[in-house]
Amino acid sequence: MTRLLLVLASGLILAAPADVVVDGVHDDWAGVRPVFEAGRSGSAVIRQVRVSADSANVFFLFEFAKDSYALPGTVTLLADSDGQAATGRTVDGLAGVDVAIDLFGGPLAVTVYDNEAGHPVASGPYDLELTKAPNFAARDVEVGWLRSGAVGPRTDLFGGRTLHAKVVARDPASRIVQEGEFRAPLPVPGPSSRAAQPRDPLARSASTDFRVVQWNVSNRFWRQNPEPYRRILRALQPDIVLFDEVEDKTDEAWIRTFLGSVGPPDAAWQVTLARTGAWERSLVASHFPITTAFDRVSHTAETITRLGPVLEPFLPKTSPPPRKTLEDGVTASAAFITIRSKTLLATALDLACCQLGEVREAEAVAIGERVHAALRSRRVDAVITGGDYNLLHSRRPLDLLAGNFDPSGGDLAVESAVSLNGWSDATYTPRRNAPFPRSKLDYLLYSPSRLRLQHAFVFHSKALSRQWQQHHGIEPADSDVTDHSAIVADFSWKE
Ligand SMILES: [Ca+2]
Ligand SMILES: [Ca+2]
Repeated sequence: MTRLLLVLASGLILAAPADVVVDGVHDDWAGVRPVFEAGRSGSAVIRQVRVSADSANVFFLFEFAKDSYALPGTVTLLADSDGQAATGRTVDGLAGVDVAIDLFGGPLAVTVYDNEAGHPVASGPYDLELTKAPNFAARDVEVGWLRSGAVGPRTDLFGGRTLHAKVVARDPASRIVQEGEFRAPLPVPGPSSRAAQPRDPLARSASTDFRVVQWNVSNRFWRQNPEPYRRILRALQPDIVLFDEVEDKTDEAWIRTFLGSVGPPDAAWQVTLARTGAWERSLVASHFPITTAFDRVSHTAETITRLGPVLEPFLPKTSPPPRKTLEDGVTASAAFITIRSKTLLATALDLACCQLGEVREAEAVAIGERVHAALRSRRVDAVITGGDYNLLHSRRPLDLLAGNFDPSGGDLAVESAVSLNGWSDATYTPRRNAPFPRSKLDYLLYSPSRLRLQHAFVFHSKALSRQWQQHHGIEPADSDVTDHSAIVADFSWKE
């Protein structure tokens, strides 16, 4: 009997899936069987759904027949999230639905059914910390959210031990074209087992040659309210910063003084600030010796003529005409930085947002040409390229800036930064009631032939334990100054 129990117990341990990280990489789902499967039938929108959960979060892996931006309509998850048919209300034939989440094919929306009357309460993905990866078009998409999310009167969402749910795919006329009902057991709810931080999570790796912080500083907020930024950067102690969305009114002398106040003591920071890119500039700065590689990136006349009509429908009435916006150029700048007698080419950028996929691609091409020219102009040992790539629909802008940029002739690699709370790679946190998921919009590319990525993480003050917040002099809400979290990466040279 004892032996049988042992065998069963070890079988359970072997079958237990690894902690899921919402990062667009799926090896963490090995051993997790689908709760819903449609096979390969031609009409299926959703091929498979897998569910996993830990004490603090619930995770889904959706496998679609086409990519997530090419769905015929919408995909909604209806959930009896507390496992009680008596709470919530009946929606699309499922009893006890407490929450409906419009996940794909339209604006992200969360509707919670009031416990007493079954009245819907609209919410946003913010309240659940709803996180998606990848955010660009893909057939397999990971989604996760908190089990302790409080929305309206409901504080018990996903706090039960059973999830009874239904995925519903609709066509553009809102007719149901596919639905699948399933139950999944959930572990005992509670604080995240991954939140423990026995050692300083901000400490740099022992063999680090330089630490890079890439950060979208959210335009005028840096200049108007510099203290939270200062506290964060003093804690992170970067050697190189790649900032984007620096408001064009931000004075370069002010930037140097600000960075000098961050440290190291007596270090003189030098800055390469973009001269192009309308009011959102990017900058490269370091306390190591730097020289400017380029601070202007322009579109060709042909691109301006071609993209003017593409841009026009998306510009607010108060904006300058599209031609002027395109003539303002691309927000990117780059510098050669000397570290231990080796030369690093560091580029900071910010690509066009939202539906402007064609503009993003044109910007990536224009920046790539400048990086190639800089690589031809002198000997460079390694390249890093970081910023807000704003990838939606297509990851092509990222591929355009990774392909063939390693001085050895290969592609740049993407850093593997995950949040300090360990459950996603998101760098963007939507403002309350913005209809977007938390997701990864920021990337740091690097030369894998010459650089070893020792350690990387996404920094948000709320994911740092109170003990380490106090140790580093960080206030819990400091990261709320911008809706982007910083990527922190420790590199060493490969000799
Ligand atoms: Ca994953
Ligand atoms: Ca219920």
